[in-house]
Amino acid sequence: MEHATVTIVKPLPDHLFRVRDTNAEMRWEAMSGQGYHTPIDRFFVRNHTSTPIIDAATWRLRVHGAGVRCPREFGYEQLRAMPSRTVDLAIECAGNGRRFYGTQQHDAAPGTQWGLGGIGVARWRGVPLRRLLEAAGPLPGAVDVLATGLDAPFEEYGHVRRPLPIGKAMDDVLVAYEMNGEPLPPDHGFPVRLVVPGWVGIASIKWLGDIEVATAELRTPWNTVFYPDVTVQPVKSAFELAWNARLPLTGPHVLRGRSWSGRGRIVRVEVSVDGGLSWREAEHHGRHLVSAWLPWHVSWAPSRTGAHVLMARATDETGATQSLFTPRHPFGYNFDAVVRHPIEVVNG
Ligand SMILES: Nc1nc2c(c(=O)[nH]1)N[C@H]1C(S)=C(S)[C@@H](COP(=O)(O)O)O[C@H]1N2
Ligand SMILES: [Mo]
Repeated sequence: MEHATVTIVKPLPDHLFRVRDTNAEMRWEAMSGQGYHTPIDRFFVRNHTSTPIIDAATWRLRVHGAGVRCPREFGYEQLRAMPSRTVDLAIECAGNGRRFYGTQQHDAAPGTQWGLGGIGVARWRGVPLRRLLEAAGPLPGAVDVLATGLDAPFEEYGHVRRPLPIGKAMDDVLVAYEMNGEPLPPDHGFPVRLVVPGWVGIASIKWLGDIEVATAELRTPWNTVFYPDVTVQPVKSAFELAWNARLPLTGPHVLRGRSWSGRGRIVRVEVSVDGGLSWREAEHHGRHLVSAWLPWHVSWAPSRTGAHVLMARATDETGATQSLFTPRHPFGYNFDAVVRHPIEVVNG
């Protein structure tokens, strides 16, 4: 075992995850052969402390604050009985790709050294946050909606909590109690969590216990000390291959991957198999949803053995595209450069 204390409940087998402190990064080869969604057994986990075990029978969600007319409390069964929405959405850690600031750009950023496996796409079912806020009678002066988690306080900073502007909270945020058709697993926020489409993972507060509607902008450690000035996630791409994967010379191979952007749909993906000298467009069929990802593939017959560098570059519907370099970020967020993925072509 790579980790000393159990902070994550589900098994973290080495072929699916790389454990990084209190977090578990998905290995991208674990998406190979999978469908559109990331199965729960391989969905990344980002915990500030530990996964709490919460009793849904006694659990309550409070909606209160100066920004509502009548504070409300909801129980688990009560939420499940409300009209629900089901949506396919990505959750991605703001630090996803941070490692490449160091390995590709020679300017390492502090923090968990995520490769590209700090993302997953699931089918979430729950109640729109808007419905809960409406039930509490939001006042015209409501500005920020502060969601607080029930997990143990993080260092001296208190419970994990981050305000959302009222506009986003009333727009497309889900209070989710189901993931891929199952009750939310403990590590992913049981009994309920927020899912905030397109935004940094920290917005999607797990183990929700309290929602405060404030009439002024709120400051918490999670929008000042940690994750300041980050909201929408940029464009990224990943191959469904191990780092340093070995591929036999006998091809052709189908190289598969996925691209995503918090800003909107991916419209184009280009792949290079020669370290960026030449590019060709990847094929993609089927579903691509806003705030999820686009699966794609190219066929490739390698002509020689040895080391190769694979690259994928996506463009989203806003025109945002991946360049070869991402400007330095002090906390290592917003990495969106093309990743140089090394592989080895071997005889056989
Ligand atoms: N209460 C609580 N919510 C939380 C966190 C946490 O540690 N505690 N981590 C956040 C971060 S930084 C991310 S990236 C996502 C990760 O969600 P996942 O563990 O379900 O993949 O949850 C967010 N919500
Ligand atoms: Mo995160």
